[in-house]
Order: sequence, then structure tokens, then C-alpha cells
Amino acid sequence: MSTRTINGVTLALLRGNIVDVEVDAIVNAANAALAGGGGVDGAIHRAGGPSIMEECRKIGGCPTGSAVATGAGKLKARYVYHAVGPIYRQNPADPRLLAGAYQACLDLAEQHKIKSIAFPSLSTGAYGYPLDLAAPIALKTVIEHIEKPTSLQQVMFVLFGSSAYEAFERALQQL
Ligand code: AR6
Repeated sequence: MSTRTINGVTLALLRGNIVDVEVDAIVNAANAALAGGGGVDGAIHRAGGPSIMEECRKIGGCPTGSAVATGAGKLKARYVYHAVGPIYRQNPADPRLLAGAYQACLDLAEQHKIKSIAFPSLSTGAYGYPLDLAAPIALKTVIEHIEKPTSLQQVMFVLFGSSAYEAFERALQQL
């Protein structure tokens, strides 16, 4: 685990499974149809139970580069924020959609006045975004947000594999 304090907010990188962390909001790496799938999405719906998918069906979808909130079912969280990152091969040179997906979750966190949030590394699994490009975008978006007044006290990146963890470590050192 690696931590840094910015403007009184703890930013932590940790290795693990996002469904195991205790935070107010867990961020899901969703698709635009909110239809469920593999990776983080599969893990969250399996661990959280069917109520999350029922809410997703009612919402109907979410544009790429944005996020929507549902309850968290059986997970130890109040909310799941379903963030839709870009598919890298469709949008290789434009970091704005990836930053937008993170920013939309941070905006939901302020609306809900929550204290803690956990992100996975959006778009870097099935959606093919290279980790070394995605990690600095993710960290920069979060750091710029917590440099301003915020309800958040703790922001975590929960990284599944050692390559994701190492890419975030490198990016944090270089920022
Ligand atoms: N906890 C934390 N990180 C995880 C976990 C977990 N339980 N499982 C995987 N990762 P991905 P995407 C890492 O594919 O690229 C789905 O089918 C994984 O190693 O989950 O945004 C959705 O339905 C990778 O580093 O999300 C969408 O259709 C990162 O999380 C599509 O995949 C993201 O990988 C979204 O693709």
C-alpha cells in the first residue's frame, strides 16, 4: 500500500479486490448499456446481489465518459457508481473520456457528501486502455479534485494485479 495526503485527504493505492474494501462508494467499470459483464463489473454484481442490476435496468444506460449511481446491495458500501470509461481502440488519443468517467464519480461523491470512495483502474481491462497512459490520467483527475474543498477524506485505487499497482505507483511518483 502506498499513501499520500493532499489537502487533508488521504489518497491510497492498494492491491486487492474492490468488493472487499469498506468505503461509502465503490466505483464499477461498467459499459454504456449498464448490462453487466466480466472483470470488476462481474465481481461487483456477484458480490452485491441482484438489486444493483435491477436499478441499472431502470436507469437504462450511461454515456461513455460519465457515471450513474445505484445502491450497493449486499456490499459494504452505500453506493455503487457505475462509470463508463472509453474503449481504447475507438478513442486512442483522447484522454478526456477517461478523465470524465473519474470526474463524474467525484461529482457524485460531492452530491452525496460522502467521505470515502474506491476506484478500480477504469478501461484498462476489457477496454484495452494501456495502464501507463491511464494511470496518470486517473491520478491527475483525482488529485486536482481533492486539491479543492471536498467532502471526501479518503480516495483509494484498488488495483487487481501487480502490473496495475506498479503503473499507478510509477505515475504517482512522477506527478
Ligand atoms: N477489483 C479491482 N480491480 C479489478 C477487479 C476487482 N475485483 N477485477 C478486475 N479488475 P475491466 P474495463 C481490474 O475489464 O476495462 C466489463 O465486461 C482489471 O485487472 O473490469 O473498464 C464491463 O461490463 C483491470 O485492471 O474494466 C464492460 O463491458 C481493471 O480492473 C467492460 O468490461 C478494469 O478492467 C469494461 O472494461
